[in-house]
Amino acid sequence: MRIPITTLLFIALLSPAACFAQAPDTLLPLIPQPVQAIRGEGVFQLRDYTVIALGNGVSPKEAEPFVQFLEAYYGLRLRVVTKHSGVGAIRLSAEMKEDKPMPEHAYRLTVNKTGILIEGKGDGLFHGLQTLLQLIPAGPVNEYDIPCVAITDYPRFPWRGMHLDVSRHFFSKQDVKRYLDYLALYKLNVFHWHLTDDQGWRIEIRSRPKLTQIGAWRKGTLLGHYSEEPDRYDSTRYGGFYTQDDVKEIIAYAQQRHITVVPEIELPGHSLAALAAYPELACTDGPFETARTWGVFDDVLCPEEETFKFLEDVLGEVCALFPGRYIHIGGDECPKDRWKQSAFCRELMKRENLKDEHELQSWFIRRVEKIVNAKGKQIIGWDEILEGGLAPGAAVMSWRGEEGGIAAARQKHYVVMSPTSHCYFDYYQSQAAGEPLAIGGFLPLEKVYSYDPLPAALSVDETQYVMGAQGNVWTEYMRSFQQVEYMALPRMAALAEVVWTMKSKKDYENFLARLTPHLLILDRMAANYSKAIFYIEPELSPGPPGKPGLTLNLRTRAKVGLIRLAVNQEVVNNNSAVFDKPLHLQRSTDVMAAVFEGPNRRSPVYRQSFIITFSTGRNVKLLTDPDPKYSGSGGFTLVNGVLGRLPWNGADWLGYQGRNLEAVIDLGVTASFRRVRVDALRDEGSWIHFPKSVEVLVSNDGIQFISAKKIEGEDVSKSARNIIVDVGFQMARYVKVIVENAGTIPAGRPGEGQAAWLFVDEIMIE
Ligand code: TNX
Repeated sequence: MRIPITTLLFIALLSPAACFAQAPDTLLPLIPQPVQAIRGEGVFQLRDYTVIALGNGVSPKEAEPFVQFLEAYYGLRLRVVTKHSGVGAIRLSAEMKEDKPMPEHAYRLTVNKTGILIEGKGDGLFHGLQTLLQLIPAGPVNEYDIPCVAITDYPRFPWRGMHLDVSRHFFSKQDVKRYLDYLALYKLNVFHWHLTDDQGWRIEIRSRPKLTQIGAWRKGTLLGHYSEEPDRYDSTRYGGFYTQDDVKEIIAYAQQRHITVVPEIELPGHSLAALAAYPELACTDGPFETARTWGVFDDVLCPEEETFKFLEDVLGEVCALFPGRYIHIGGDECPKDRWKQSAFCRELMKRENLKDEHELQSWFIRRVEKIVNAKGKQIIGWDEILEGGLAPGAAVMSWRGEEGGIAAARQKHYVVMSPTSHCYFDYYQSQAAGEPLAIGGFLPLEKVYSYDPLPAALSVDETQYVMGAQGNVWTEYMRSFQQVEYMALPRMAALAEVVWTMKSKKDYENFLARLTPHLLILDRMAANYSKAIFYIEPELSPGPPGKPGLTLNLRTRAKVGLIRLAVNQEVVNNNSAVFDKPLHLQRSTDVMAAVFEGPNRRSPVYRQSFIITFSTGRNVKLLTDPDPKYSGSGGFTLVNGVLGRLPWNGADWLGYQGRNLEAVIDLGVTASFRRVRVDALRDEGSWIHFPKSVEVLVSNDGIQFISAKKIEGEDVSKSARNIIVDVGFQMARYVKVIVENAGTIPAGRPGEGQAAWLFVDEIMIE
């Protein structure tokens, strides 16, 4: 056989060992971090005339997403050709020259001054192209020069998932494709499409047309947060659904990006939208309405034959549409009240020898599993499907922690890890003021990054059942796709490294260093990602020992640019002083700060007024402990010079349910003062009531206290927030403050009969 001389030349040029020296791979802005990347010298000049040369058996469809991406975001139009020497081209080869056997899904990317070669089978080639894409300079450049590099790479886990809830809010076909673009960028390969829930049925089922005629629509939507009282709704009819043609189009789009779409049809709970369309599937008469608010609803599917006929029809169409192995059948949060009340269910349980409603749920899921298996598919469900016994072939998605996943793996069932603690991208990612409303919780980027899908509790043998992990995007509080982007990005990038990168190669600081240049790609895509890592985070502590006041340190998580500072000024800009050491605040001060990279501001402006009084930064002993949920930074919260922000969250306030706040402040020296101000919160919708009384006591030894003043009734309730206690002229070192809880919530108020909350954020002695 004769090998053309150009091919030989090409192989020689691209042989990594020959011309690549070891250099730190940290310089490459790649996410997820590959298994091995060796930097070479020089660059390959990617230009308009560069072609993509397809090797034997490589379909032109393989290159299409890459070509489209470069055209849309880089203005480069590359041609795809089949016959080419390879020199000056990006060559795709389905054969991998293997010096040693490569793991499944591996690819090799070699960038040389004279050409680029990507070798891989199946999704390997595609992932190689994604890596190449991330090597293209994304900043404002005139020429796209790609660093010479030799990369060998393969994934750690086979299930690298992202979920999207399109029921609570509906997102267009274009939005879903966008979402898939992000998955592709991060080499994520499972799209878990949450298509049905109480608030809307979103997939056309031809044999059951009312599901979308009725179930895809609701009369209005909750405004504000679920916990607010009273509930408020808008009255806009809301909804939408995907036709089966839309679904096929999305599956094809995903397939081209080597992403498997796993549809979720929720049952037996979270199915009000289905009941609104077919009320005969419930245990009671109805009528039912597609939900306008969030949470868990008592009306669920009834385990009667009609329901299984319905599921046979629905799952039949779903299994025919989706080519993947798994169908997600929900199974979470199914209240058992209706089943308990139903004579039919009691009868059924007796007949089937089921001891309780959990076993009935398990029986339900087993029947569904048979339906799905008969169509050649497997079921996966939320970890509640373990209750009452796991269906024989079911895979489990562990969300209420890792316990469900651990238990399932021990029973030799496949598992996907998605615990709320690390994988719920509907939680807040920053504690800064002004974050858009979210469901609650706190899941910063660093915590997502720290996740390891293999729990230490599993033996090596058991870990083979863990297929990987997944990030979940529940959309109760995401009304627009921009908000989905905001919540999902860049946490999706951190997740990519959790599921793709070898554990030994994970390093958060290194990830952050790569993330900053990488974000330029998201900028090109005009993605509305969260900039929380650039935010300024204040760190407050008492002033230097023996000195009054506070120490203020400022930091950002991403190490780019300089923090600039303006003290008691109107603006902060790129001429403001550079923050280089912590500030000592001895009198009331307004601070503004922001991160600047050259002339460009990279963070929102941080703005805070500090109120410095005799008590600020002083030692506080709490004689009563606040509720652990609202314990701020302990006693220091009361003297940190910062008034609690509204809407309130746990960070700035001390919260006590049904109990008083009692604290002793040590002023350090005997001081003279005339008044004590206590800042408290009134938010009766959240059961937070103003105190009944405030008493100030003084002492010089910290043991014997005498009362200086107590105010109550009208003297307290007249204040909006600041309760002022005029104590006359006092000389003392120790000040005890007793803030009395309002007690039981009176009739006619939200939470009547319950113990009221007391929220206090600051005690100021002047
Ligand atoms: C729990 S996670 C749910 C969802 C909610 C989510 C909000 C799961 C299986 N069920 O219905 O949207 O919490 O975080």
